[in-house]
Amino acid sequence: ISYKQLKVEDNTDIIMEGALIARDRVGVQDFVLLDSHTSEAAFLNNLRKRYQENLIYTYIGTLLVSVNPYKELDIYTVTQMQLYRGVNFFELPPHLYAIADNAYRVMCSEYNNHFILISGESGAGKTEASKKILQYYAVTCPTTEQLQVVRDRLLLSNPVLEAFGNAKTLRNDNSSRFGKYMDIQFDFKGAPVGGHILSYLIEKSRVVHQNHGERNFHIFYQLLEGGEKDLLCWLGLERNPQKYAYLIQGRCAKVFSINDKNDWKIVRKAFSIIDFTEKDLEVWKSKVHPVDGNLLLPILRAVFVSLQLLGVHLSILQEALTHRKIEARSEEVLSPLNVDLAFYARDAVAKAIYGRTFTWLVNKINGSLANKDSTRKTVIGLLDIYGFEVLDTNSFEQFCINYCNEKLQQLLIEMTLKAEQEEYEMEGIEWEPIPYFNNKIICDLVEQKHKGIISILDEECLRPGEATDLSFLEKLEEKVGDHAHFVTRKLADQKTRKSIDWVDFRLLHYAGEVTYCAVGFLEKNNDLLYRNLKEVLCNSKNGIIRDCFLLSELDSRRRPETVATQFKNSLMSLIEILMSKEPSYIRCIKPNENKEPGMFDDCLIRHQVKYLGLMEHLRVRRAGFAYRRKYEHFLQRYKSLCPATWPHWHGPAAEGVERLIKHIGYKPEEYKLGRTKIFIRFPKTLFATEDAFEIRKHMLGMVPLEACWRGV
Ligand code: AD9
Ligand code: MG
Repeated sequence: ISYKQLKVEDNTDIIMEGALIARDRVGVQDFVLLDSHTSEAAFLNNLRKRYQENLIYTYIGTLLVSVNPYKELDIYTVTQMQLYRGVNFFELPPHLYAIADNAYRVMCSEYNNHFILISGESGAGKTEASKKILQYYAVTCPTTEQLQVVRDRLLLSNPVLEAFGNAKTLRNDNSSRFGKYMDIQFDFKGAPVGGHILSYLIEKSRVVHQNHGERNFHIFYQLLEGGEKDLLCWLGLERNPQKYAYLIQGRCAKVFSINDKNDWKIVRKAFSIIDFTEKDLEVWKSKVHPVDGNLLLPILRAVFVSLQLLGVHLSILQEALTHRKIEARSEEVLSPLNVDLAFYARDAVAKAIYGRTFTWLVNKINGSLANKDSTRKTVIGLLDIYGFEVLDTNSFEQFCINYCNEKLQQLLIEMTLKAEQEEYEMEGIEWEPIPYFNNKIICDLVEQKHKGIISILDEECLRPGEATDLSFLEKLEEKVGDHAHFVTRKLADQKTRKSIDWVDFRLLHYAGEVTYCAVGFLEKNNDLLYRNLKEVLCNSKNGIIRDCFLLSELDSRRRPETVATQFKNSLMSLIEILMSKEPSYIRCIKPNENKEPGMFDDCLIRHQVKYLGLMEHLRVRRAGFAYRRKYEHFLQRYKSLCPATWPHWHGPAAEGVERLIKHIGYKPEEYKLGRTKIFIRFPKTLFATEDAFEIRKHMLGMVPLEACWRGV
């Protein structure tokens, strides 16, 4: 049902039969319009009806709820994009494009910065949504021939980062294993002129270990399947992934839904467009000489190739992989490693190289997206981060991912539920407070200084040799055992009827209960590389490796920050970045656990609706006001609609606004006047004003009407 039809229903008693039937079948496109009651059952019912009609998007006011269709829908065509361009929010069926376009239009007219936060659990559709929004901007924003390159680079940064940063997991065949925040920069004409990407904590443990049914990062399989013969030869690689222990621990090198060969082609093309110089691409080639496989045993061959690729000498690497350098009374002593420790050292090198090369890659992409001209730009930031995740065995990585999701939920609460209600209070608008669950208590449990889980973990990491994962668990019991969201082992059985294994601890997250296995927490948080291995890499002949392992690191005696603390700090600065911008939200829902189209699992969806706080959001929205604006800004924009305020109003802005809305005929139930702002209850009131303004602008000869409607 289009907005226009609904307007007819709302404004008069004439209810079009067709519209009613349609509404019965496809539900309402904004939950705010649901009949009187706002029960969870009605909410789910509406979502289900729409999903079954392939209508995967529904609004709650200006927030978009999206349910993963798990099939290709024809709603992402260029024609569709053009349709949404410059059109007011509720005039077309809900869509990602409407959210993207709205942020863009407000950015252009108010010259401010925005972000679009896309959240939801693993497999819910966040990455797909963020890619579609980027495509929308690439297609619909004005551009020049010169800017085409920027546009292509912005688009092609995705396949590269996905190749290196995504992997098949049990939850999602293309799961993001890093967090990504991308700013798209626009010039004063609204043309995309540059970009910048921040990446967050890549799950590098995947390089050396994958759970059953999961894969290593896509790039490895792409390279083996699609890599040119010459390249593989130079790299000393064989096509068969079964030859590589790092690639087959999950026993699923081949994935039905993934075409590695084709994806390799896309990545290769992207490399050349993203300004990777031939030097970067050929870096291996220049150092490596083909190895004659017939002459060497496979194991020696692998060592030989690795040496050449890493640009180091055999004896040095061999020593570093089998010995540890210990400093004793200003003397350096080499102590041999046993087999397990040598494996550990090898894995540590692999993880360190991958993790740092990934950062190098992001920097490289940023270099190619950078806009060097210093004129002021506005930005729209897209946040697509790994979703909340519960696996059979949850480790340090899931702990970080789920903590990150807590932080984003907290941001959303702060910026919507809490902020909204506080604003009414501040503005003196009468308001019945709506209760909601504030997950700040869980964020505090994890991140509070001295008392939180990260601090406790860091403290244990400072006691090498003494502390173990088990002593960390004991400390947790001792220090946060009585926290409402920490399930203590002593009470676990009574509380949740599920006992906790002696190596586990359990947290009650906003999105559900997760049991973490503490094994490996200390080691992963410390993330240490033996000093002699670091020395080897710092002295590599390979330029990229040297860029990643700076010699200056060797001189520094300062203990590097732990992984969890670094992550915590980077999330805090992300939140700060976001808080300074205007938000739009997309909440993604995963319809079933089987990645199956058309299957609407009521129980699973109800759970997500609950923890995403969608009902609370709806209640606040229904009781509240869709739109608010400072008197000065409102008057400045619409003053031409009233003879008393046009062209100048000399009194207080609040009085000017009062005169203005009286003149254009706002009804008392449509608005409220606060201390500094006007609050408008329904979007349609504002849209009517906006339409009148566009026509008025045209009459005043400011802009051609066609251009007004297209939002140019
Ligand atoms: V994770 O937290 O990174 O593990 P995401 O990012 O939320 O997760 P993703 O966007 O990767 O999930 O979606 C998972 C899969 O669902 C995709 O690979 C598609 O096969 C499918 N999907 C998601 N959104 C759409 C869509 N709008 N249309 C069609 C979709 N398929
Ligand atoms: Mg993703």
